[in-house]
Amino acid sequence: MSFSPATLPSFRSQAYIALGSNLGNPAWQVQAAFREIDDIPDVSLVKVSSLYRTAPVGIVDQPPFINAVAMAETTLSPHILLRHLAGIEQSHGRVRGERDGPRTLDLDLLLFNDWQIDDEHLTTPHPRMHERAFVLVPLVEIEPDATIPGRGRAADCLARLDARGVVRLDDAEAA
Ligand code: PH2
Ligand code: MG
Ligand code: MG
Repeated sequence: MSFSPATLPSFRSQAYIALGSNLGNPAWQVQAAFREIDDIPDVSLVKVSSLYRTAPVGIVDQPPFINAVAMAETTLSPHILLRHLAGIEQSHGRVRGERDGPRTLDLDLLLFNDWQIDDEHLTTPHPRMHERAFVLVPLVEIEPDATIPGRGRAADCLARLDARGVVRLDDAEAA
C-alpha cells in the first residue's frame, strides 16, 4: 500500500519564542502577544513563562524590559512561523530602530526542534540566547531540561551568567 501525504500525520514541531518589550505598557504588549501567537493558524501555545522585569542589555540607557518565553507547537515551517511573528511585531507598532534599542514588541525564534538553521532569514538556535539571562531564566522556568544545540544545557549556560538583573514580575511588585 502507498501513503498519500494527506493521510500522514502532520509533523508537529516545538518552537520556543522569546518575547520582549520596553515601550508602550510592556507587560500588556507581552500578554497580548501570547494570545496572538496562539491565534496564528496551525500554531498552538503550550507553555508560557512568568513575566520578568529585566535590566536592558546592550544599550543600557533605555527603559527596563519585560521579557518572557513561550513554547508553541506548530505544523508550520520555521520560516513561515517567523513571518507570522514579524507580522505580530508590526501590528504592535514595531519600528525598526537601532540594534538593541527600545521596542514595543520583539519576538525572537529561539529554538525550533533541535534544528540548526542558518540562512539569510533565520538562525536557530538564536545566536546570542546562551549568553542572555533575560532569555534563559524564563526558558529554564518552563523547560528545566532545555538544551541549546551546540551549546549544551540552557541551565548550565545560565549558571555561568549574572542573572541579578532578571526579576519575576510578581516578586518585583511584592518588593
Ligand atoms: N533585547 C534586545 C537588547 N537588549 N535587554 C533586555 N533586558 N531584554 C531584551 O529583550 C533585550 C535587551 C534586543 O533584542
Ligand atoms: Mg531580540
Ligand atoms: Mg528580534
